[in-house]
Amino acid sequence: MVSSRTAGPAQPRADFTIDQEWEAYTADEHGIWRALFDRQARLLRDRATPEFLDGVRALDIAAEGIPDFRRLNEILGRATGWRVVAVPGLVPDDIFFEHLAARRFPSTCFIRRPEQMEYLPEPDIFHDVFGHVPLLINPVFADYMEAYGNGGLKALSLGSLHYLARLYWYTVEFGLIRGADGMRIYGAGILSSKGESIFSLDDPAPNRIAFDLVRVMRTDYRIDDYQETYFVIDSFERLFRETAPDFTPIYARLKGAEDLRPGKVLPDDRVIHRGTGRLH
Ligand code: HBI
Ligand code: FE
Repeated sequence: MVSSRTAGPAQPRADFTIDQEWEAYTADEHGIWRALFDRQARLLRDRATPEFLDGVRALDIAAEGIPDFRRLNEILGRATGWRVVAVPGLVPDDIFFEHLAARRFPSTCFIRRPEQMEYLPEPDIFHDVFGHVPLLINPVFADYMEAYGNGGLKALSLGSLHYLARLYWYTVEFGLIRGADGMRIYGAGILSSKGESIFSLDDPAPNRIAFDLVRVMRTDYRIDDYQETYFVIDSFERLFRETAPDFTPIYARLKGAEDLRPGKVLPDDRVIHRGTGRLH
């Protein structure tokens, strides 16, 4: 039986939300979740930032199957006021930012097919819920994501969304953090990918450069392959502090600056590891 969500989205509402229909998931779909969860939970034990692992435990994103957003939201709501809402797929930027600004994380609710275990082009519920949701239990990261939503609405009005999309990409999706116990992963795009969970920390190919807001906003990114450069923060507190100011003057400065291709290294970069660039 093909559940309704894979047969194309239920009729979304004005804010693009739909019902998760948790009861409609098949045993096979729960099985795919379990296989992905078991693999990543084992791989990430000493690769993911501790705040992520705390979130997986606190939210009880258990291994037994696809989480029910109603249960998730009871725990998440009590912790930071965030909720997960189901959407059919990528939603328009303004809708996406309106949700984030209201502490609602738009998550897909279909799960990939078995032949897509290694990679799928668009986010599925494993990427969204396993990759993104656990960190929303961390108060500082929860604040950062709400601020990102507000920043997105403002960037849209300033015609500067592409700069902010780079900030999201190099932090929320593909960010690394250097804590007391070394380099760790916090980006959802890495956390939900077996290959990139290994590549981002172990492979000599990519650059690893200390986070700098303007530098990140100038740097293009690839959506179809592992990253050529990872930006590394020292703490969520520092990321939040450095991205708190109004970006309007920064956008004005950026308009005059050239975009940087993903693998570029600048003389004044604080380079942690200079990549061999072998992969690309
Ligand atoms: N929609 N559901 C969903 N998930 C996303 O991550 C998402 C989106 N729409 C727009 C978007 N991301 C990006 O274009 C913005 O972060 C710029
Ligand atoms: Fe994502």
